[in-house]
Amino acid sequence: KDKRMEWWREARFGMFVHFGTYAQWGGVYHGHEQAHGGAEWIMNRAKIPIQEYIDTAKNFNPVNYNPDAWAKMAKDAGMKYLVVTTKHHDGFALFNTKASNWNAVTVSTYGRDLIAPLAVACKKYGIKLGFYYSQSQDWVNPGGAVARKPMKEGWANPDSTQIDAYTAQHKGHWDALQQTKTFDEYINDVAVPQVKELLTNYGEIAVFWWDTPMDISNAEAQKFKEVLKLQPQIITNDRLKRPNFSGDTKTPEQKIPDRSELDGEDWESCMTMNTSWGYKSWDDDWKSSQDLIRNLINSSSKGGNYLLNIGPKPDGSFPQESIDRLQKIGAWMKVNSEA
Ligand code: JFZ
Repeated sequence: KDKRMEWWREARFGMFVHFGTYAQWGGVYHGHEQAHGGAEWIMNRAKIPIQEYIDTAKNFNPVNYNPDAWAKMAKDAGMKYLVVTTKHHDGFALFNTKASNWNAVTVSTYGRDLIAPLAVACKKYGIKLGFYYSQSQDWVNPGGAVARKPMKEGWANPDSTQIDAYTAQHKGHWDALQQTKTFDEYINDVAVPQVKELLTNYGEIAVFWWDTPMDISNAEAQKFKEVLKLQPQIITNDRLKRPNFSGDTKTPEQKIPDRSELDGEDWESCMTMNTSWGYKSWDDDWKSSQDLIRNLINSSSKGGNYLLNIGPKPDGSFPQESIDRLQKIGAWMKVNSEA
């Protein structure tokens, strides 16, 4: 394990990217600002019907998507790796997949695999590539798990009381299409084949970043572990299955742990620059570049990694606020690092 972890322990700093069709909503549904949670959760928070969500994805067309620029910005900021959401909880795959039509190539106007050119760009700049993949939650592919989140005030349309009553009776599901398969069928038909594709079609993958295990069984988790053997060097986080710690790295979220909380395991703090992972058009609660640099120093000094998130806009470009902060961090790194 030590050999495998060597580059990661040196790396200290990486870029997280949350991108998908949720960027098109930008944290707004029918004129209502999303009151709770990251903008990548809007489908669940607003209980958007599957058909309406798919119809919006048809217009997904990130014409300014420039993976070369993404990788270069990471490099110039002093980052050593990049972890991208290949599929978030809405199930929308940014890559070419035979396991489901719910993907950018088949559904969207853009019509192309977004991950393949990113792999090329990362290689060019010497940035290690990692994949985030929501293995359990999937709100569109039938059988996927759905976190039970109530609708909150602020979504006047449609009526939240009525919808909360419905989801309470349907294990959090809000659209009947979500329950036309079992979770195990979803794991076998969609998730396991997609992870296999991700570990086969894009060259060497440095990190695999699982998320929200929900109640995935040991047997189901084991199926993913088998697939991971395709890339024996890969480093995984601890979110494949809970509660037991499995995987290589712990993932404190939105905070840098105190020294007293460290237990000798490898860890990586992931954090947003504003308050959302996915692009939220109206979120202007940006951390200062000083704060971000302080966070990087804080985590590095305790032996951890800092995974700093960007939520690209629907056109595929980074928000200017994020670009500005990456540049300031890069300038500081230039003066204060040896490499
Ligand atoms: C998850 C996702 O739901 C979210 O959209 C984002 O991708 C984030 C990086 O991960 O959210 C979590 C997962 C774990 C915790 C909190 C939020 N946690 O362990 O406290």
